Amino acid sequence: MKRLFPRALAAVLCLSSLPACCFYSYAAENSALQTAVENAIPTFSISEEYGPGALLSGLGQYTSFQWYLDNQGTFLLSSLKQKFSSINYAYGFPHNNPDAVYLPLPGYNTAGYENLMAVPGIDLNIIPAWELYDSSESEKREVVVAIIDTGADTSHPDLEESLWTNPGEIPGDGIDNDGNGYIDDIHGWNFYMGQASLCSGNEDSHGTHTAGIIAAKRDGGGISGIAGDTHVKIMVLKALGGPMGIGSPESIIKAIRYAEANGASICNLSLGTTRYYENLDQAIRDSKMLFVIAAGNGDNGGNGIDTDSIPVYPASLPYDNIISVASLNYDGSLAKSSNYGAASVDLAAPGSYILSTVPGGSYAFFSGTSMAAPMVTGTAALLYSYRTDLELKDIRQALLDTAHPLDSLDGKVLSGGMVDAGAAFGWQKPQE
Ligand SMILES: [Ca+2]
Ligand SMILES: [Ca+2]
Ligand SMILES: [Ca+2]
Repeated sequence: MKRLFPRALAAVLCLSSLPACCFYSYAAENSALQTAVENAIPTFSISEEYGPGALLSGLGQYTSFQWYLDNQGTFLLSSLKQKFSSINYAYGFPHNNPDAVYLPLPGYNTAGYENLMAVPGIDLNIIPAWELYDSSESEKREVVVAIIDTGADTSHPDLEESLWTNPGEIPGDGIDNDGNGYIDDIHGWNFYMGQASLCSGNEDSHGTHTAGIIAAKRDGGGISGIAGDTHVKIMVLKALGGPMGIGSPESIIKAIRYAEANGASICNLSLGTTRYYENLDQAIRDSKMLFVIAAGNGDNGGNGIDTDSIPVYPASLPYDNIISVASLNYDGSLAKSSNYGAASVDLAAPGSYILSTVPGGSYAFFSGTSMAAPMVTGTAALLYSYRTDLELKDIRQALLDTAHPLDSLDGKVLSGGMVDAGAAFGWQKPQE
């Protein structure tokens, strides 16, 4: 279904009080806070009720804090906050460089959400999908997911087995063995710095976090990524960096072309800008990949905006190879800072207080549409791996058709619902 909305871009931008160009996500700059999370988690047991959580077991030591996997509705964030000093992790960045592309705005303004009651069933409904996936003896499709973001910690124990590996490249020999123009590109490429090394430390927290949501190893320690590490692999493409998370559209475009040329089929973009770039538009329009894109985190005041009126890019581009994603709280309400749009945003996914990987083998809670988008990316990748009868355009249709309707999303997103992995696994392609 084609999304139609006005594209009077110049006029819209003139009316907008938003900065002309900043990409949106939830960066984590403060290593002290990461350490706080790392130290805090092991101090209490799964049987105690803290925070929005999940009643999962045997999937990783921190899985009980991944409410988005299996929300049992018995937790209050205020309890969690007492235990996790890092819960106020997110904060705002200034953004005043009109020619730069920024990370998504960090998650300021969480006040007012701390006493939300978690509501059962406000989650990905991933358990039935995992049961089908794990019990199926039919052959799975190998799926490569490109994550264009900051870098990611490729040595994180929860990620290192989930990485795409370039089969034609020998790492560390200083030679472009496969002749693709990139020397020693073994798990992706750093377009921000023009080098093979994919992690520069804490500035790559954001990309490490999105990577974990999609593909952290689904057994053993740590958290459980949605798609796990068996048949879905992540390609790390660093296009944003520095303390402010700035990157150029040209880097993103190069990363898109690299991803497609090297076998990626799904691309996560937890970034955005209010400025329109024709070359980025064209790169996405011409791509055969499915792009899952964060809808953006509102204005400077932390209030979500209607992107039907004030588009953000690339989430608001009107193409059928895009799924744009809004962010939900664990009670099913639309996050206050989440952008929305009945035509320009496709569906919603959990995005508040999301526990995932950060550099240094650690874990942290982040919030925002940057976390919601990889929920959909991970689900799309798992579904595409499982349903070898479907094409990428079917994957998009399946996710939209089977979205779990929520009153809070009525008129806010095209599908009127949140992603439902279990339902998507049972989607039947309409007879043509
Ligand atoms: Ca190469
Ligand atoms: Ca090499
Ligand atoms: Ca794990």
